[in-house]
Amino acid sequence: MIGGFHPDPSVCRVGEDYYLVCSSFEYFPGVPIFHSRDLVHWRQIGNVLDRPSQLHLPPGTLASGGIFAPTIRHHDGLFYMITTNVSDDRGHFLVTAERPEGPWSDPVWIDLPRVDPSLAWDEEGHCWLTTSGPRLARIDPASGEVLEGPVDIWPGTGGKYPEAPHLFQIGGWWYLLLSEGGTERGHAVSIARARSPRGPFEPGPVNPILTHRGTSRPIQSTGHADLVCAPDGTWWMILLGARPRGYSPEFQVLGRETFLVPVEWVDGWPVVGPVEERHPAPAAWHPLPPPPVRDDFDAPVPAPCWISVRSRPDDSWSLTERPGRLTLHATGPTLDRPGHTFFGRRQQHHDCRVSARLDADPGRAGLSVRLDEAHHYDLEVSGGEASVIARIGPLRQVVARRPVAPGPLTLTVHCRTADPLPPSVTSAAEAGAGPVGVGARGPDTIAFSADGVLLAELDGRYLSTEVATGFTGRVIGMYVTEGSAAFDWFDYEGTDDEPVVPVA
Ligand code: 6LW
Repeated sequence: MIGGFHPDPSVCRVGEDYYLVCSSFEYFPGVPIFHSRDLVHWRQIGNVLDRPSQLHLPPGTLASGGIFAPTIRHHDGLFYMITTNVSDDRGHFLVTAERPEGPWSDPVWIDLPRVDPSLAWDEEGHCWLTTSGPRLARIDPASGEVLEGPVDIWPGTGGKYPEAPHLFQIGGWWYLLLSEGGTERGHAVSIARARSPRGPFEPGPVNPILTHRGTSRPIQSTGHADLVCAPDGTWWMILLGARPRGYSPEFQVLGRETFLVPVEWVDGWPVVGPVEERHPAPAAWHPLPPPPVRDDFDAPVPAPCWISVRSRPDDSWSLTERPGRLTLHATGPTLDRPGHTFFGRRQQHHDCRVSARLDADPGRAGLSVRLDEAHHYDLEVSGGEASVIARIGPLRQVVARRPVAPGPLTLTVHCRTADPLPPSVTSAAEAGAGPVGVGARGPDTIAFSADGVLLAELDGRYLSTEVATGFTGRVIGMYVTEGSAAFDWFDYEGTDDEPVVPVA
């Protein structure tokens, strides 16, 4: 599993190594890329789109605009990543690299509509591009020229938004893996096959082949899948899922996450699921040490997990100005707060503790838990005061304020899942539980403290997809909105006791 806002996963294998990419929407750098030896333990090795010539997100880029679902493939010694920048009207683009760590090329644009582009090659070397719809075209991947199509192919079984199509040539058949039903709770994965990429496609005997809709499973919204074959011949599906929490209608705060599930082939068709939080371990399992809790900012470049909103101008940050510290300057672009510079990372656990050491005399700076521009809680320091500010839609409220001593400060954000909820209002009343508190109905609470002194604890539901809308998830990070601020270190510690370890 790759926890937190890591949706629309796509995977490829080269020898013993797997590589996986995800969507990144309005964040820069874009398209995080991960490496694994066992499909269970993943380490981020970079971001495919890490310079402005590859990723331009104009200042007006809205939350959940920008980079939609990518596909990664390896063909003839070259890695290909193809995606869509929906905030740019040039269609889809692909970039290539000899090594997955990069450097990746500048974009080759493909002037076709829709989203979710994917690539497959046939024996004659033809390059087939599929998009949502689903539609098929033949392209020249070197120039981006469309050579044939686009034409509609198998439309799925009738669910809304037939999307995320991937073509696979397996055993004389071309399989079309397709998601439908929308990326929300109705999400499902279906399959069809044909003797040629052009079709005609025959639907599988049982569709969808995977869905969690209408079940009480902890992982919901399962879909947007990709397939990969391990060196031992076993097949695996990676896909997105979400883990909504709290009272009805339940709130997802981490966004759509990446999960793994084994695939069996029965009479020429894939059989898959359900998706478990506890990972199945493929035959060869290569555990990785847990990622370090602390970033000391001693490295010359930011770790790949750090993301900024839309762009990261060179004059907005420095790791060398004050060695061993991340210095932020209020020069970054934003929609609602001019000069807002943000360096954050995805919240990957429902329970987690985040701390950062802020040097003395910052401008206006702090820690932000952010779903998007209009939904964030900030722990902010300025003029000898620490305050907690809640921005929920059009409302902005300072909810706590207290003086702080001069000198460096440790700012802490603690996300905690709420106590187990009563199964229904009736049974809560019967149990004499009294009124169900605000915190008990949300998915979590978020506590803010400065040098260990609690300032406020807020209901986490307002920083959820169900409130804010969109395709992303929570990101927690450092920011400055006036002047400059230096951060000595940043800790992220996931404290979930959830069973996300593999089962052999
Ligand atoms: C993506 C679509 C989807 O383009 O969500 O879950 C959209 N699937 O395939 C945005 O991530």
